[in-house]
Amino acid sequence: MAPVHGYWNLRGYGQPIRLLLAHAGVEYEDRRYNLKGEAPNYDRSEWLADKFNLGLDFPNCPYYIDGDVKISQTFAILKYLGRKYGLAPKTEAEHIRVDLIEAEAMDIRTKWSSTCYNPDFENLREDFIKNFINKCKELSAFLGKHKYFAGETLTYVDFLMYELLDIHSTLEPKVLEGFDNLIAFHDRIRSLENVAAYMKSDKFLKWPLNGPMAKYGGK
Ligand SMILES: N[C@@H](CCC(=O)N[C@@H](CS)C(=O)NCC(=O)O)C(=O)O
Repeated sequence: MAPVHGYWNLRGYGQPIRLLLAHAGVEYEDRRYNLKGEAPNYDRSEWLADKFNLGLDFPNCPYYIDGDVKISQTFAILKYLGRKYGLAPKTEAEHIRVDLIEAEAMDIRTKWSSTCYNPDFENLREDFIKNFINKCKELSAFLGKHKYFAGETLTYVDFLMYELLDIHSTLEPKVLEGFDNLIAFHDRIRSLENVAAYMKSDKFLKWPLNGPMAKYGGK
């Protein structure tokens, strides 16, 4: 049976997993759950019908089922796929870089969500963008002349970082201005042969970035 990736019908935490799977050429089912109804009483029943019946130790989405492997937690999934498809760090130096980027990605994602889902989003927007540009300075210096965040090896964190750069650029196209190596990195990932083909296909989910209750990116 083909592996199953399960997540909401939006980009969110699921998208880096989808991009990695596209790059690795995996045939899988992208099971997408819809939130129904209207704010504030969204109906999660489509997901809840599956949530406790999938054999997951920690029922959550995203999840990934690959034969006997049944896992949730974005990073557990990305690391599993990284090992399985040759997208894991190899040397100690690569491990350190990947661990750092993984943790930075988690911090960036947390700030994205807490801002985009905040009822006061419009007032937070300007500072949020400024702070992200400061983070881009650090990311750009860290990436330097390397092709990928681990160095010269493509790893699972590149799909995480690609997605974060992409969604922030969607919110504010200027965020990457002046960071030529981040722009080149963003182009490099979306130009990977299978990723580029995926993005052109009707399997690719371009929108929404967030859930419908978000003040930005949800509708
Ligand atoms: N730490 C988890 C967080 C997952 C999470 O918060 N999932 C949200 C969507 S982004 C959800 O709706 N989970 C379903 C649930 O809690 O029932 C991960 O990284 O995968």
